[in-house]
Amino acid sequence: MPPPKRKAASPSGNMDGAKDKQSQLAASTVGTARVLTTNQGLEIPDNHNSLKAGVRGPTLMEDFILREKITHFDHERIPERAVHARGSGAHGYFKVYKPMVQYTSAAFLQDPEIETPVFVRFSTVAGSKGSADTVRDARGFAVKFYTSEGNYDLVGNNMPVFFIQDAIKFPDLIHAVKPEPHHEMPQAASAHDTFWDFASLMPESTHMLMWIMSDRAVPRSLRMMEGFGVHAFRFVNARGDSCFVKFHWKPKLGVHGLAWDEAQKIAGKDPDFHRRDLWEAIESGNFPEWELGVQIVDAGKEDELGFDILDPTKLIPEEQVPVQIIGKLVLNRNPDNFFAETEQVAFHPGHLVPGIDFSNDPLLQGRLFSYTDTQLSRLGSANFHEIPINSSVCPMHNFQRDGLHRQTINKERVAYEPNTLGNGTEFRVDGAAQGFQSYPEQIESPKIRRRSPSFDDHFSQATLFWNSQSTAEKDHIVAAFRFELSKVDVPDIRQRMVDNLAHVDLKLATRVAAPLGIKAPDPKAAAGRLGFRDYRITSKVDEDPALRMVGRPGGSVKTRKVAILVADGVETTHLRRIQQDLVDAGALCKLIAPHLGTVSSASGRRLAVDHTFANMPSVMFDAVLIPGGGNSTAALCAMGEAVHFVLEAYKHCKTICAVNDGVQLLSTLGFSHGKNPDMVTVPTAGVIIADARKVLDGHISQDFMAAIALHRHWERLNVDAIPA
Ligand code: HDE
Repeated sequence: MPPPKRKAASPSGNMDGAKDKQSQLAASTVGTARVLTTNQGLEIPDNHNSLKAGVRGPTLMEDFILREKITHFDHERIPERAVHARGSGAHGYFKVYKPMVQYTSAAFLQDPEIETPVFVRFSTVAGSKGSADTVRDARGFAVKFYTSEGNYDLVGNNMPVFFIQDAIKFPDLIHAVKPEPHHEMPQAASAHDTFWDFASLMPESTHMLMWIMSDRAVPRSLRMMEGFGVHAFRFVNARGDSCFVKFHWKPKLGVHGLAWDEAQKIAGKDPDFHRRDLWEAIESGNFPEWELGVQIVDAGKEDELGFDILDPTKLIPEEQVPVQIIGKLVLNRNPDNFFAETEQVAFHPGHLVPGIDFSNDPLLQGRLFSYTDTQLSRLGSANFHEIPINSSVCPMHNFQRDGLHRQTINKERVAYEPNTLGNGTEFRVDGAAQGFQSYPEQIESPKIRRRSPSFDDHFSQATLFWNSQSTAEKDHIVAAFRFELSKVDVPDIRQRMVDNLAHVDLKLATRVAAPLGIKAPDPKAAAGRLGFRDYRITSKVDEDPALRMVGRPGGSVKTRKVAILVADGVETTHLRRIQQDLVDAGALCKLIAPHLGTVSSASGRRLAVDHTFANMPSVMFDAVLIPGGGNSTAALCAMGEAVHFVLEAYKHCKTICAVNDGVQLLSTLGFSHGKNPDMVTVPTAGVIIADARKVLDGHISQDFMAAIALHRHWERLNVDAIPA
């Protein structure tokens, strides 16, 4: 049968004018013609065989169909981002809660009825595009708002401070953390000599190092991270009044991290862990949400903070300036095509709208050059704004023309301004009050290549961060420093780093140094490199609960993953009740068994298995349920993978609930129990031995869910002794 006749599409020209973002983004691939053609539209007769001289003969040079296909393939890759190469994106919307007219004229921050479309890209910093998601690193949190006044990009991280104070040190920082140049190792890891050599010589990085060594650097999920604009920006209102603003994103699900051992194992078991988690949450309708918060500092009041608001190694403690919640971000649609959207999206802190402006933070100022420049080599042309994911939804018009890969067909005769020939009008920017107005900050200073002395304090906020952590979080920070520095071959670097830490807290430094084969830290050793001033401001707050992750639990089991361990003979009465309660509360339950297919319950029912112990390890779950059933428990106890599953979940401080004789699987942890499971007392935090009578009245489900909502039971004892 002849193929259906194809309809000719008319080339679309002018990109000027308002466009429907959604249809524009979708337009590229949707069509009815399924006949394969060349890029010129020629129908391809055979997509399996190249043109040859005889069926066994050599391939002919004239096979333009083969050459076009291979040529395109050869050029499929574009340079990955120099930093933040590994990322995952999603579409959604932002809605402000109340008009922010008092502070800013930005249109998208005025009307609670308006949903502004957004595209968000989360990323790691150091690794390449194919690196694992769960490595220890800062996470990028870049949001593009497609506003009625142009695109606004809030290009932030999941930590509120940065390693360096001046953009001129960025290439050094990144060269130090990237794989070492002689052998290109290690991938996506800061645990190597060059990073710690640099970091130990740059005491200004100490505060950020505390964050990087904390569990913030190994998030449980991209949906459970805070986001921060980092720098101070300016809000400017319609009267031209300005104040400083710091941006925060607060996740609705709370802020949670992985155990370090867990993070490393996931990197091997599922390198796409975060990407998959985000994708699946959106596909299943569990749309991730954050609230936008702002810390406002009135103009002229910044000197009262006690540190320099322009210094990006400092945060404003929430105890000092509370965060006002002003709107919400919802991610509700996965990209249609990773390359077209997530890879080609081009963020830039200089994509601003009226009402928002920069501060003079010297790190931010340097970024304003870098982002467009990097798109030129990454996306290959100054026309990257025409790529659908990057184009604005509001009308755009100017006289920029031509260049590589230009899409727009400009029809006017004039490409200059002023003119009288273009549409018979003279184009000009109208009046002083319209368009983007830079805040007219008074500046009268000599040109100078120097750091402000007000940036000289490198330790007080590192100490504030340390003081603000819970005991478990402190333990994790110590363990992380030990791990990283133990991977450093040169002892002098290890020594210099712990000497620096002694300026933060001597106890911290002493604990870190203990297993590193070096001298005790010397608090009198000069910090960092020669000439570095060590000056301490007096912090206005000694401790800020907002800096603790455990202080932001989220309070729900929504989208938490619970593994239910089963084998033939499993007792289903209690299992069904708990499972139903979990599902009703939004948790995701999966049955793990020795084999795929079904297992038969004690009463002869068939239960569909989701995963095997071999293909879905405990690190992929937040909690474990071990139902009762003599045969099931006996089978699991005799199976190394099942025993390991429970040991590992215990070691990673996850909630475990055992019903009836399911408790026998816990004996592998060394808990003793009598013949009657009712006699077992709860041995440690987050382990629930279910009294069968309480299952059916819902008490166990409540206890189990309350424990899961706490995320991990970091205070659990003896986890280091568990051999998993
Ligand atoms: Fe970036 N950064 N950065 N950065 N950054 C890039 O731009 C740069 C900094 C951040 O998902 C690059 O398009 C310099 C701080 C995110 O596409 C590049 C300096 C913060 C992303 C670049 C900084 C960020 C980037 C590489 C010091 C948190 C990923 C690819 C002056 C506030 C955006 C690209 C995405 C990406 C330069 C420091 C956040 C090379 C020079 C501080 C989230 O232009």
